[in-house]
Amino acid sequence: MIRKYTLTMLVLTGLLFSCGGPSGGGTEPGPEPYGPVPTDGQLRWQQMERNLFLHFGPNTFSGKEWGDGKEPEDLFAPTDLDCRQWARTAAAAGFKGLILTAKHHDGFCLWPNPESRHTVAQSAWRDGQGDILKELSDACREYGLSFGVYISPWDRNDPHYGSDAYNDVYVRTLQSALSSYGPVYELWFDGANGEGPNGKRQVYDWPRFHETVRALQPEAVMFSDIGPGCRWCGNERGSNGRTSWSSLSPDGFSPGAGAPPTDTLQQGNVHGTDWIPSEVDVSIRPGWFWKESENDRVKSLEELLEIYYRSVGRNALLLLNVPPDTRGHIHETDSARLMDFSRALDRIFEKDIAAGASVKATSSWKGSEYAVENVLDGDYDRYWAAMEGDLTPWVTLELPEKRTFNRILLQEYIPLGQRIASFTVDALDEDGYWKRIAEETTIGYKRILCIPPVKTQSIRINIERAYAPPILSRIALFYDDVSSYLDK
Ligand code: FUL
Repeated sequence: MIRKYTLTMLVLTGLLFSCGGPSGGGTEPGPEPYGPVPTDGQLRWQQMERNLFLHFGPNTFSGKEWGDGKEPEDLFAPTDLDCRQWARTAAAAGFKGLILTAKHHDGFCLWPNPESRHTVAQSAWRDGQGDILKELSDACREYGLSFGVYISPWDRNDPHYGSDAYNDVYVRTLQSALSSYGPVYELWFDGANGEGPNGKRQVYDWPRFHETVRALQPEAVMFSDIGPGCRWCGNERGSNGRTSWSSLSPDGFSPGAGAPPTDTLQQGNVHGTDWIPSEVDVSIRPGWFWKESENDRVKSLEELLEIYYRSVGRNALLLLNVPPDTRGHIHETDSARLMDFSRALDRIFEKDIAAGASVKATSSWKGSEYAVENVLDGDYDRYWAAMEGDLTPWVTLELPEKRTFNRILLQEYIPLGQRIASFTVDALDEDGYWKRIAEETTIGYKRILCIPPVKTQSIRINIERAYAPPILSRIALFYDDVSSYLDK
């Protein structure tokens, strides 16, 4: 629907607009949180935006994706392991954290786990003295990165797998990995669950696993299909739902085969009981592990940018897998691509086209600290809130002159919950008509709309449906001249 307004009407309507209301001097009650909200750890996690995943282990040397657990320990033989190179590359390319497959389904542990006879300690590599969790956690500290671990519950090597005794082994394995290497920001629980030597599938003791992690690493965000810290986005193609609620109702579901349908993982649950935001895990190569034959199949810059828009730009965290090679290096093709990706993001998002705009809202929460000008200051902790009871406000931006943009970035202030269910964007055209340029659903922590270029001086964001007065931390406009991706 196209709404028609003349410029004069716009000016008159502007007189009714609030610019933040009278100063409340901080004495007025602020907006109450709505629905589930993130913990401090989940908020910090979300603000990391993009992290690297490192699949490394015996499969790196066998060329398999899933080892069967019978691989000799000596198969694992990196010729020049350099965890500092992984961390240096990640930091230089703007990633904030790293997650290593400390144990994949083959059961081989990249640290000397006393619970297992299938680890680096049993290999000839560095005379059995190597410890990759130690080296990587040290390198992360050196480069200011957060450190995370993937510890596969499915274990194709452990003889206890398929019986209750395995749950004890797995708990002690978690204790070993989580107590010696400093803070762990994320623990990745893979949902894969095969049969043990007795032909039985393991019945995992999830409550106990979670308790173990909470006791040792209270800040760690736990990933699985259904959280409890963050959820799988439902595919490995690098794409979150265009609608994405960070809330989910996990009751009655379990990780793996008992997970909710893919649509639910993609979109979350609109009135979900728990804050379990989406994480998009995807590999820069066709496989999760490095293979010589895939050196020329590293995703292009265009593909990586599309993944960025479909993950970070759709209220999810991006976990991009960049698997080290048999030397123990991130391959030069992959690291060069990561740098291209990072430079492209810097270029696209360095200049906010909305800078210098005057901004007005149809209503604001009482108190100057909720003024609509806050959406332009780039400070996530300062936000605009609509007036109490107002679920359908709109915000207009008047740019200093006509400007061209093709990306619109919006952020809700999630410590007060995710509130907006649908919104539209209009731009004033040459003839003074508001022309609809976007019609979308959720926003969440970050939503980036990818639209064809628009040249205008006036933009209007209409909140069409919200469950509590909308709260926006940021509105920004950008021009992407690197990728041609459009929302679809
Ligand atoms: C899957 C695993 O089976 C793959 O090997 C890989 O680790 C991926 C991230 O998760 O469930």
